[in-house]
Amino acid sequence: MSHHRSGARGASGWRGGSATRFARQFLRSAKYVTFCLALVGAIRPCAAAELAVSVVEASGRALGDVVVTIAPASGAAVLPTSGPRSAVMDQRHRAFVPRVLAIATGASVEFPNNDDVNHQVYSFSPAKRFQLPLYKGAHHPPVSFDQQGLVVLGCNIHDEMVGYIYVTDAPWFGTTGPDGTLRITAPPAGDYRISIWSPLIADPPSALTRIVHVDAAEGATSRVQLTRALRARPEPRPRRGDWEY
Ligand SMILES: [Cu+2]
Repeated sequence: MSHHRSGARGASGWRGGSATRFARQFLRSAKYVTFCLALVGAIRPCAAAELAVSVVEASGRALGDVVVTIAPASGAAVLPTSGPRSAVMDQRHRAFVPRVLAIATGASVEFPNNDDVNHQVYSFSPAKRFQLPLYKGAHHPPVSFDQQGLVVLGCNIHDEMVGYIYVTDAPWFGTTGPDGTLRITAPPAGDYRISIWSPLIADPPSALTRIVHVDAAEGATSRVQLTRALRARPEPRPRRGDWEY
């Protein structure tokens, strides 16, 4: 389709010269064809079906930064989607940004410190134990996460800093935006188990899973409304007591 557009543009420049009546007509019809092709492109249902998962608090307010994982309900193995193999966990205003990061198992994460103060990032979580000695800027190479599980991040200087890296084998995953919704291109038609997690959610894990049928044409939507108030402070906390000096 793009060559039609460029063809019309080229003819347009040529019209300024000794354009014949035939050429003008040709030009008009070329523009018309281009317009129709554009119109057809806009209308054609080329957009793939969508899977949208929304999370709302007990109060009805949308909840962002919630990890959503999606896998076949049958438990059948699916090759991981070609999601990003690298991600960034920034540090700004003495906080991890984003607060919650979901990555595929095997992905690596950069930890740039964009504050004026030094941070010493660490995790004692079984899924990944590491520490980045006191630094500012992009001082350390990316850290790879090769094991599924929750990695709780802390800073050895600033106790109030806590962040989470959710490492998952799920073929589809993401985090909800400020509108409380994750939207992805729908997986192939079938039944899927959708699970959510957030350090602020107090509802029991059994209440945080849904089985959803994805339709090839319609996709699917799922809405999870929490029943308990959010935690006042995120859990679990970094295990600073495990530091060995
Ligand atoms: Cu710090």
